[in-house]
Amino acid sequence: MQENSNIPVCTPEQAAAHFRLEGKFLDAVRYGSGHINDTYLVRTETDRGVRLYILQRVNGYVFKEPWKVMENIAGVTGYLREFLLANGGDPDRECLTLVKTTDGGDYFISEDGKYWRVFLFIVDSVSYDKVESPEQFYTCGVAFGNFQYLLRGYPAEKLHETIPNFHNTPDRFRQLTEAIAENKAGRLAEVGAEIAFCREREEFAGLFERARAEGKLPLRVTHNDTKLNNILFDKASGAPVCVIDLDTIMPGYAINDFGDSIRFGATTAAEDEADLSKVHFDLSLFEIYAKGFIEGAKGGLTEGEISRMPEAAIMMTFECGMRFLADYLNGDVYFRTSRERHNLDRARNQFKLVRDMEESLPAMHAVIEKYAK
Ligand code: ADP
Ligand code: GN1
Ligand code: MG
Repeated sequence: MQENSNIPVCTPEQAAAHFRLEGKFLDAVRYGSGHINDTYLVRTETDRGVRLYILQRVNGYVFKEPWKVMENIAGVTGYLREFLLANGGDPDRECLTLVKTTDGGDYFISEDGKYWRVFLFIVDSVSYDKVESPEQFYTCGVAFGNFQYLLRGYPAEKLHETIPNFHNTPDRFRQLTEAIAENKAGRLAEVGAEIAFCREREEFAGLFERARAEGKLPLRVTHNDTKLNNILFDKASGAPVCVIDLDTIMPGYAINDFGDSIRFGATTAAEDEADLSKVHFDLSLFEIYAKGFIEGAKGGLTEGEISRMPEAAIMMTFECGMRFLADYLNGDVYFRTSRERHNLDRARNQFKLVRDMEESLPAMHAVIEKYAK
């Protein structure tokens, strides 16, 4: 996307005017802690009180062809909506709902070339940046496992690849190598130890791609960004209500959805905790989530998939660490950062977890064997 300084930047209020919102616009304030899109909570005033919406400006650096993202979301949410309606669910709450633009589309493109979309706000819900209790993490596992189960019949050929090679770990290694060679932000000298850490694991990075080539890992419709704050929980009951952030739904490996949740949740610290003495892999959270995910998938995982779940936890953590490190070297252009060395802190945090998980690998396999039966 070309940036043109002569074109005025579209404000959230101006963008909101292009959607069929009920009532009169009141305000739009930044919302949530996602790393990618610009998210706003919009309030409108109606005869029946205040209504809430989520307005998002899609990140055009991350998603080069945002219309593909929007077509995927429209297709998947439409499919889930039908399923919920047929099964006594509440589609406005248990599934994201796109609000149409004034001319009947699913998104609005502002003059500055940005893509905007609006979802119904899922009321009385909350998302968490850290696991609050083992029970909560268990229910999160059930919800993401079940999400995959629900989409098992969705035609994969209808899905666009919104970010090519998103969870192709060898390709992430290649991108890191490129970032090292280019050293765009001049930060290479600081990260020698982290680069050595990654190079020692180059062969491991190819494990799933090799399994795929041997026909041992099927491609399924997967979420691909299964961190805890991409689930909304009911404020009152604490139960999961809705899986959100559908930007990266594409064909992928089921176990990567498992692994990415472990990366973010089965740890004693936040993803960006800089004090590594506080960062430890938590095997009991791994176990409870694995139980939930396998149950939620309702028998939909093959033996080959289940047996690789421990490696998937390491793979997703290693991959995310490489992505944070590459972004640090590239000058923080991909993930939102809010302090100096934020991406470097995140990368080190992930690598600390990788080391812990490698030590716990036999124990993780022992856990998985219990639930594989
Ligand atoms: P990002 O891609 O930047 O992570 P998300 O789509 O995950 O963006 O949205 C960021 C945050 O906004 C979520 O973690 C959640 O807290 C909140 N959110 C997103 N959609 C909704 C919704 N429909 N209802 C309520 N909250 C939402
Ligand atoms: C991003 O969008 P968000 O904040 O839910 C990223 C994930 C990373 C995650 C790390 C499209 O997720 O892949 O695992 O940050 N999303 C994209 O926290 O790159
Ligand atoms: Mg998100």
